[in-house]
Amino acid sequence: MSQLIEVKVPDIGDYKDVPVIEVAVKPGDVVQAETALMTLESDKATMDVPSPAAGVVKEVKVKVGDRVGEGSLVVILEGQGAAQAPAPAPAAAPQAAAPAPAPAPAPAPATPAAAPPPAPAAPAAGGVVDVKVPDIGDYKNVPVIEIGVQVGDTVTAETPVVTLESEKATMDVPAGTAGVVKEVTVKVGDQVSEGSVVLRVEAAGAAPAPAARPAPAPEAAPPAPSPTSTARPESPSRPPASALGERPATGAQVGAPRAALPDGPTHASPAIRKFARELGVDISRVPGTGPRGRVLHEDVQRFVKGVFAQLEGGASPAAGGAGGGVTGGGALNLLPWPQVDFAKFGPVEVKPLSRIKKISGANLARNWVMIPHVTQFDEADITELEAFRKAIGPEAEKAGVKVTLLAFLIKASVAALKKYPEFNASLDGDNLVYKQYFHIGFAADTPNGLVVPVIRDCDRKTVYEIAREMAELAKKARDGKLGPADMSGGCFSISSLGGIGGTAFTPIINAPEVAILGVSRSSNKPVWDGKAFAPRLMLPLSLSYDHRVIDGAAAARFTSTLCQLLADMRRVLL
Ligand code: CAO
Repeated sequence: MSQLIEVKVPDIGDYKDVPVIEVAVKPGDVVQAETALMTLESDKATMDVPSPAAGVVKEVKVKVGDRVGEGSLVVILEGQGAAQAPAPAPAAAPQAAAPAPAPAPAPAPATPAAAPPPAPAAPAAGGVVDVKVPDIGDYKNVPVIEIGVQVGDTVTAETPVVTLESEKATMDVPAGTAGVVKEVTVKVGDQVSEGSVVLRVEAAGAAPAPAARPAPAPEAAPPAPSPTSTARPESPSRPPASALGERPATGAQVGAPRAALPDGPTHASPAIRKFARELGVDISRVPGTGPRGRVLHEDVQRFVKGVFAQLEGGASPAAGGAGGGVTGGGALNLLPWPQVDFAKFGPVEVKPLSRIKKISGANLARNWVMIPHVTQFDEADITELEAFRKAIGPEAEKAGVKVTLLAFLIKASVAALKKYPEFNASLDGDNLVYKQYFHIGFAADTPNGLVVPVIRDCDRKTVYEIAREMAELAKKARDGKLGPADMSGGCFSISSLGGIGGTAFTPIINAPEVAILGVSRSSNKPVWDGKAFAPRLMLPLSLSYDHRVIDGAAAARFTSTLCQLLADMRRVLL
C-alpha cells in the first residue's frame, strides 16, 4: 500500500527564508529514507532536507533560489509500504538543529546549527585572540573536515577558517576577528564542540611579532567583498580557474568572496561529501561549478570520469587536478609538497627556475607519472668501433666534422628500430602508431637546462652527416636558439652521459615516444672470450621503455641487437 507524504522543511532553528541551493531529486526518482532531497544554505550552515521515507518522488515543490523555512512543503512523495511516517512532521528529519531546546528525538541527526561568529575572547584590536567554535546547538564532538588557513595567513572576521561536518550539516567557523593567523590548534579529524579553540589570531592593530616567515601586513576586516590573503585574486587576464584545475573563487558566506582552491574550505552539502567519500574522492580537489564554487553531485561525477579518462590515457593530467583526489588505488593521492623554511637551517639564495627547466620539468614529471617505465641494462663491446672511430678521426677532421660515439649509436639504433618497429611507435588511445620514418632525438645539456633536438631521417644520413648535424644542433641548443621545429617529430631518443661519466641510469621516456636509450661512460673490462679474459671496451646501455607497449623480452632483444650492431657496425648494412 502506498500513500502520499508531504515532505516539509524540518526544524531549522531560528532560520527563516533560507535559500534552496540545490535540488537533488526530480519527479519519478526513487529515494530511500534519509536520501538528501535538497540542500539549504543559511549564511553559516549548509543543511540537507532528507526524505522521511523510502518512495518515489511525485512532485518537487521548490526550485533552486526559493526561500524556505520550517514547515515549507518541498516535495510530495509516494511512500512505499504501509508503515510510512505520517506527514507533515517527518520523524527522521530535523536538519539544522535549533541551538537551544533539545533537538528532535532520535533518529534526529546530529546537526550543528548555524551560529553567529564567535565572540573574540580578546580585545578586537591588538593581542592574540582565541578563535573558538561558536554555539552549535547540543552537538558535541563534531569532526573538523577542512582547515582553510595556515599560520601567517591574513584573515578577516568573516574568513571561514575551519569546516565542521556532522551527519547532516556542514558549517564553516569564521575567524570572528581580523588579523594574522598565529597558530592552528586543530587538525583535520579532530573533534570539537562549542568553545573549542581552533585558531589563534593576532588581531589587526597589534604590533606584529617578528615571524620566521614574513606575513602580509594584517588588515582590518574590510567589509565584504575584500578577499583574504589566502584568496587568489582573479584578474580578467587570468584563464578561468577551472581551466587551471582550480575551483573558481567561492563565497564562504553570502556576499563574501573566499579563498580559491586549494586554500579555502570546500563548499558542498553533507550528501555530496558522503557521495564523494563513497567514491574515494577527496572533495577538496573537485572544482565546484555551483553557486559560489559549491561542489555539486555532477561535479564529483565529472571529476571521477576525468580521472578515469586520464588513467586510460585520454586526457591531459594538467586538466582537472591531475586525478590526485581519488584514493584507494584509483590514482595518485599525493601529500602536499613539504613547506620548509630553509633559511631556518642556514643561509640560502633563491633563484627562479629557468624557462627550459620549468617546461622540461613539467614534461618529465608527466612522463614519469603516466608511463610505466622499465629500464633494461646491457653492455656493448665497442672495442672495434672505438678503434675504427679513432682511425677515421683525421679523415673526419679534414671533412670538418668530429665523429663521436653518439653518431654511431644513432645509426645502430635506427637499425634496431627497423628490426623492432614497436620501439618506433607511439600510443594513441587503443592504437599503436608505427612510424615509417626515423627521426632520432638526443638529449643536450645546456646552461639553461636539458633540451632534446631531433635529427630527421637518420636512416638516410651517413655517420658524418649525423655527426655534423648533431654538432650544429648541440651548438644551437647551447646558444638557446633551437626552435620548436628542431625539437619535434622525434621517434626515439638517446641520452648520452658518456662524455661525463657514470655506469648506468634510468632515463625518462620522452612522450609520446615509447623508449629512450641511456648511454654511460665506456670503460675497459676483462671479458671472458671462452678461453681467457681479454680487455674489452664496454659501453653501458640503459634502455627505458613503456611497458604498456613493449614487453621485457622485446626490450632484452632490442638491447642485445644493439650490442651486436655496436660490436660489429658492418651489421648495420645488412
Ligand atoms: N664513453 C666514453 N667516452 C665518451 C662517451 C662514452 N659513452 N661518449 C662520449 N665520450 C667522449 C667523447 O668521445 C669525447 O671525447 P673526445 O673529445 O676525446 O673524443 C668526450 O666524451 C665528449 O663528448 P661530447 O659530450 O662532447 O660529445 P657527444 O657526442 O658524446 O655528446 C651531446 C654530445 C650534445 C649529447 C653532449 O654534449 C651532451 O650534452 N650530453 C649530455 C646529455 C644529457 O644531459 N643527458 C642527460 C639527460 S637526462 O637528464
